[in-house]
Amino acid sequence: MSTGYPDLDGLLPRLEAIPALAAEALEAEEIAVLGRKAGALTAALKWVATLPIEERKRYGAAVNQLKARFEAAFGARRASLDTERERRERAGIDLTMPGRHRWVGAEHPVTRVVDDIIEIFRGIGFTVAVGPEVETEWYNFLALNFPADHPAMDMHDTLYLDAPPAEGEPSGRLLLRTHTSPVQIRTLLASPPPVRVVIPGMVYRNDAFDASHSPAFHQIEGLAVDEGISFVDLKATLTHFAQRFFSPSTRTRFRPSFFPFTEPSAEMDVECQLCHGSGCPACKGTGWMEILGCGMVHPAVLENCNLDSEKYTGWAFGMGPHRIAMLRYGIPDIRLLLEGDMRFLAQLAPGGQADRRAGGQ
Ligand code: 2NL
Repeated sequence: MSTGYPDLDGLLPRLEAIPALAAEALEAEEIAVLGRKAGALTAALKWVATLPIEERKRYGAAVNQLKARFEAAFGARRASLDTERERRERAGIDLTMPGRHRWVGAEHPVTRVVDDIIEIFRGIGFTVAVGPEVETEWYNFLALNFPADHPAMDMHDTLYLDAPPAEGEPSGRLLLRTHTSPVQIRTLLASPPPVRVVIPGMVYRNDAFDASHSPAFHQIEGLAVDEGISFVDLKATLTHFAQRFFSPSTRTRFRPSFFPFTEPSAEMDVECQLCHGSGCPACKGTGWMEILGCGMVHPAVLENCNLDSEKYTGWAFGMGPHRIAMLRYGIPDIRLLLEGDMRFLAQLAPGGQADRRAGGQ
C-alpha cells in the first residue's frame, strides 16, 4: 500500500555509501539527494508542506534530521577528498598526467641488413662463423699477405693493445681486428675445403667519427675455397646476392681494384637504386653505387693456411653493412645509424615511413 509519503528509510543506504564516493560521483549524488529541482530529499520537504499540522511536525522533523545527516556526510567526504588531493599534490604526484605508451621494439636497420645478407648466403650453402675481436698481427695482417711495412699496420690506422701477446702466440702484437678476415684464416686453418662461410662482426680502425667514418663499425665477409673455383663463381654468386638483396632485375658491374689478400681484385657496383642507371646526385651521376670489394684469394694466403694453392682456389668478398643500409634507406650520414636517436630509428622500423619507401613489409 502506498501512503504517498516519500520513502526516507530507502535513502539510508545512500547515506552510508557517501564516504566511499570519488569526487565526481560525490557531486552527482549531492545533486540527486539535495538538488533544488529534483533532489530526493527536496521532494520530501515539499511534501511536508501539504500535511496537516501534527503530521507536518512529526514527518518534517524526520526529513530535516535526515537532511542534516546528508549535509554532514557530503561535507565530510568533500573535506577528506580535498585533504587527499592536497597531500598528493605536495608529494608531486599528478594523477591527471596522461600515461606513457609502451615502446615497441624493433631490430636496428644495420642488424636487419646483416641478417638479410646472411639469409641470402645461407640459402646457397654458406655457413656462418664468428671469431675474436682482439687479434694478433699475424691473423689480422701477415697471414693475409700484408707486407710487414704496410701502412695499414701503422698506429695511425690500427688500434694496438697496450699488452703483451698471450703465451704461445708468437704472432706479433695484439690489436683490435681491422676487418673480419682473420676469422676466415682461422676457418681455413681449422677445417679443410670445401669452405663456404660468411662472417659478420665488429671491426675497429683509428679513425675520427665523421659523416662517413666511425672508429667501430660492422663488416661482413664471405669466403669460398674448393677445387676448381673460378672468377665466374665469384661474379655469379655476388650478382645472385645483389639481385636477392635489392631486386631481381638489379644489374652489377665489376671494376679492377687492389687488396693484398686477393689477386685479381675487384669492386662490385650495383645499378643505382634511386635512378636505376640514368644518373642522380646519390650516385654522383654515374648510375652505379659501389657496395663491396672482392677477388680471388691470393695463393700466398692459401699457402699461409697450409693449403696447396695448385690444388685449391677460392674467392672472397667484404662489405660494410652500414654503407648498404645507407644505400637501402637513403641515409646521408653514418652517424644517424650509430647514435641511437629513436626519432630517426622509428622511421626505419618495420612499418615505419622509410621502411615502406624501401619496399619493406
Ligand atoms: C672491402 C673489401 C674484402 C676480402 C675482403 C678475404 C679474406 C680472405 C682471403 C681473401 Cl681470408 N680475401 N676478404 C677479399 C676482398 C675484399 O673486403 O672493401 N671490405 C669492406
